[in-house]
Amino acid sequence: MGASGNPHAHSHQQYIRSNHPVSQSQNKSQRPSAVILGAQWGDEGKGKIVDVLSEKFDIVARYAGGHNAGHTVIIHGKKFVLQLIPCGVLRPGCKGVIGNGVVLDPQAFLNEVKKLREAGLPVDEQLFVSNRAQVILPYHRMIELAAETAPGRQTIGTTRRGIGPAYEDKIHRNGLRVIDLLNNSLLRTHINNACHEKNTIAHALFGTEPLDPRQMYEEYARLAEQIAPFVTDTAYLLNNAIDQGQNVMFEGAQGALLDIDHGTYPFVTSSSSTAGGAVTGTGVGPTKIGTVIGVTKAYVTRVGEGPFPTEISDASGELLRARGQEYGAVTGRPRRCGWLDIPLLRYSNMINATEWLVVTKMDVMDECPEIPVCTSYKIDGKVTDIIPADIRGFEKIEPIYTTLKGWMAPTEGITEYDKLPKLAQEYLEFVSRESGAKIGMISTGPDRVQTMTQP
Ligand code: 2SA
Ligand code: MG
Repeated sequence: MGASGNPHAHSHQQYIRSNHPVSQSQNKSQRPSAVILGAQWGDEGKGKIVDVLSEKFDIVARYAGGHNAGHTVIIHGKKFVLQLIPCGVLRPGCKGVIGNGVVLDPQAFLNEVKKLREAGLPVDEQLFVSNRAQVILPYHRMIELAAETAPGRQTIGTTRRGIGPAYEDKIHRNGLRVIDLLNNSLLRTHINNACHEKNTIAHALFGTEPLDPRQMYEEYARLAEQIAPFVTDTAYLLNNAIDQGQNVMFEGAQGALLDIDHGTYPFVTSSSSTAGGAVTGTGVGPTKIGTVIGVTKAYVTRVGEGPFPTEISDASGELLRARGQEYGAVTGRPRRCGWLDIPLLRYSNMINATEWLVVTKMDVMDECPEIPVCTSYKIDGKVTDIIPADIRGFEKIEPIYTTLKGWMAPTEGITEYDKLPKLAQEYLEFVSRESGAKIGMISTGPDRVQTMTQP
């Protein structure tokens, strides 16, 4: 189906403004704040893109998720994997903020801080943690592990970091926030009560051994002391900065299709990974956020369970996994691979109001002689591009493919659009036209420098 046959392609054009997100002509103060998020199921290469773009921003703020994210950044051949801390801190002078929408595991946070300090990065001056962020405690991991492995329970294929149970406690108004972590007597009471409750539940349901609240209190009181210097009211920090003309990049974690509301529920994460999450997860209102940038791979991957209409089961999938090194950055799990799914990309562009797309991992497809792209679905015999709301609907999808010719030439490291093989350019133009968003940037390798902006 071409652009003319696609009613969505046209309507999306209205969202596209002329302020290119990465154009060189703008200085920082003219550049709007931006949400940058994954347009698929995570692992689109956001980490690298956030790192590249952070040069243009004063602050990078995480708004959702926790240390289940795995943002890999390679700077001059040296690899950094950040799970919780926003990638912005890798740039001198760029502040990093962990917003209230994040669930913070104190141990994981301090381990990452240590790694960054050892690498000589000024985290102590540049990093801020919201006093309203929720804390992940050991019983969250205990409950999640038990639930994921219990016979008869739906396995989600989580990262087993306690993310879901921590958000459960938050929504249940039973969570511990960072500000309360810093108050010893509150912390002791909270841990005592919570351990009593969680130990009882976990033992009754899953036969789990109880956790010791006293030991937990002592450990977390110590961790709290080390976290205290980073803690502040980040809603004031961010709003004041924006009011003074600074710009903020809101760094998404996971991807739009893992969003608790809009994703492939129940095979989702437990937070709002879409653009709306940037608002609730930081305390910055929507009128202060200028633009939304979606990051998509040139194909699709997914880790964990759940629907995946364009998943490849033959050797092409293996080729993408091997060439793209498609293994989870946090858990090392092999990622499922598939062809680009335009209906899902269009859906992501809609729910996020994405203005710009960044296409990553172009080079991974250098050896594909043919590239099928799913342009619509057949469901119950009808052609549609509406995304089903439930898993039963997903199971009925028969993807309809348009097969493009592969470029069969190396693109790794190319930094000028004009130097891309003609067929690679055609692929990108096809994706832009079909998904209804402009492509602002293309990545042809993991390093900072292997990036180009499209003219
Ligand atoms: P969770 O742990 O409750 O958030 O898991 C729920 C689902 O969300 C998926 N999920 C992810 N998918 C892709 N990348 C993620 N981050 C890591 C990475 C994952 C890894 O960047 O590679 O290392 O395995 C991420 N985090 C959560 C998860 O697979 C479940 O489907
Ligand atoms: Mg990742």
